[in-house]
Amino acid sequence: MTPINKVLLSKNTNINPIWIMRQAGRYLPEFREIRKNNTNFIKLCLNVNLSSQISLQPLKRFNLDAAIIFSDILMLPYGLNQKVDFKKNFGPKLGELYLNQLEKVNEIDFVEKLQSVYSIVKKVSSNQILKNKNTIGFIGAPWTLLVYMINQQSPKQDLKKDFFKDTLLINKTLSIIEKFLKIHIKKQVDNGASVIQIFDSWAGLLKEKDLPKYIYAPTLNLVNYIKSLNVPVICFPREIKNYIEFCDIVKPDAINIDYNVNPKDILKDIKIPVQGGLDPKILLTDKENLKKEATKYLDIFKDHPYIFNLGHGVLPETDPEMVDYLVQIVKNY
Ligand code: 1CP
Repeated sequence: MTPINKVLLSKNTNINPIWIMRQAGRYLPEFREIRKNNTNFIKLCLNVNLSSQISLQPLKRFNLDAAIIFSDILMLPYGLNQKVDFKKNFGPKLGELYLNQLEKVNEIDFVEKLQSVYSIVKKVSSNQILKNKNTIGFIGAPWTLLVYMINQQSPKQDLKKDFFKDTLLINKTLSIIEKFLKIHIKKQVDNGASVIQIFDSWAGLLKEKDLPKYIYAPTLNLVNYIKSLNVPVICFPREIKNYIEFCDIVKPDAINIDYNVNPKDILKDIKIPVQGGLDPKILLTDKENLKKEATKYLDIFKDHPYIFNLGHGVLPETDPEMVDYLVQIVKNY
């Protein structure tokens, strides 16, 4: 069994496997080298050779326990024929969402449009370097995808004032997202993804009263679907108001925590395996501080099934040597 499966399935507390969110990305010079000549991000995500290579780059450098597929949560709206662009120094910019066009998308066209993603999963997961390691497939949670599809850009500043106004559009879009996420998950699993992570990056935008409709119900539906495929699922409802209630209702195989929650409270109230937590900004400080902060998480979760990771993605300005040092700290703990 892989170290990550030992934690997720056997609830082993003697090992701390590690992988890092955004481990394949801009902090690596070898990624920037490829990105420099491939300015269209979607095209890069559909380039089987390059995206497989990028997915494996961090494993060539560091003793990590998993590869995550180099792709993006916004490949889903792309597959649904919504225009998706990534603009330099701005982030994602999506085209207008037309319900009548969304309702016309069928499974065959969707899978054909994203076929390269599934070929990448296959190519990555069959690489020798992943022997006894996991290949992590992923999706954006329905709520987070709804946010991008309706807001048409990052909600970092704000959600559109009338975001919730068109309830018909919201409800129909949510159900279409759920339907195609299942297809997207199944294709990743069929091609070798051995864990699925659900990123709900904007869970923190919702008030508690809105969590059942936008987060609990659709995420539970997907978690149960992933479990039916016999693959473990990790949820990351970033900055959600209530991690404990989320776990009680959605029951994923593990919960990834963000860096604003107190890990001691999580340990006290959450029984399922935990992943992550360390503030990515700690990697921008010095080795001594990194050791102190990483050890804090390892100490707190020493008798709890725990996969080491960060509380959000690794920052582009991170020195790869600090990542290497972090992996060593965790492996030598
Ligand atoms: O070179 C570049 O500028 C591209 C930056 C980049 C990268 C490396 C984007 C644009 N996406 C990715 C890859 C990516 N995205 C991966 C695979 C690589 C890995 O993890 O190693 C994954 C899992 C994602 C997931 C993703 N994309 C999330 C969820 C996690 C999170 O960060 O909260 C989200 C919200 C996105 C949308 C997105 N894609 C890219 C950016 C800059 C963003 C965020 C925009 C925003 O702030 O709203």
